[in-house]
Amino acid sequence: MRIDVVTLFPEMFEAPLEASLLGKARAAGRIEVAVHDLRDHGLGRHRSVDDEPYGGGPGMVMRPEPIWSAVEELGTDGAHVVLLSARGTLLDHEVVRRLAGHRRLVLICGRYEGVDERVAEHLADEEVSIGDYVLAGGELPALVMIEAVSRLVPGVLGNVESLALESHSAGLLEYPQYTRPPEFRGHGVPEVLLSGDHGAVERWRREESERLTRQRRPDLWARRPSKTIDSE
Ligand code: JCE
Repeated sequence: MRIDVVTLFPEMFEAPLEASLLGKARAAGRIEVAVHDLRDHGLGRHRSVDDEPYGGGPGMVMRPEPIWSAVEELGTDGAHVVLLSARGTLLDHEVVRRLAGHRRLVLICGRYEGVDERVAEHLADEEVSIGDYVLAGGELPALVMIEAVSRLVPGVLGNVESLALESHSAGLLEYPQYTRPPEFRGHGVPEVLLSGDHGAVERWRREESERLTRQRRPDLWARRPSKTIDSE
């Protein structure tokens, strides 16, 4: 998988792409991420990338030419072009899985009040948002997307079991986890986890996952995959 990012703030990508899972996956050549400075495609002596909105209104809008130029230079052969935008399709695990199926992704990060609509309509294949809150631009959403997608690229996770375990509990929240010490500032660990009874541990974890999902995420609970099989 190759991911190209187009941004006015390439420095925002340095540490997150070098640390931890993403850093290792890149070092091992499992994923290739290249970050491109949109300013290199800016217009005129001031390398301008934005202008006032037609029709008036506050703030600035990103002009189409620099973005087009940057993406054209990369080439879109076999690439899926994604515009990070506050009014895109909500990123969930299903969207992540679909994105991970592409050989190449090109991520366009907007800033200011947004991007000229012609980019969304004629350059990007889709618009994606990471959630219903306002951010200053598409850089952090792009990083979120890169990390989520990369975990699904074969060999990146390192720990194959984690993915299998996740599919087993797909659509449910994670069960509570504990580690040593068995008592911490007066707070114990659920007895069953210390019992050595693996069947009982599994049942407890499933029940906790279901209880938490029902309580905190009725939306997930309503459309959990097992819903079509069992009845309650
Ligand atoms: C962005 C902005 C809304 C006007 C470019 C926000 C937010 N949850 C979110 N996912 N993606 C975003 C996002 C992505 C790109 C841009 N803004 C700020 N947001 C209305 C301006 C500008």
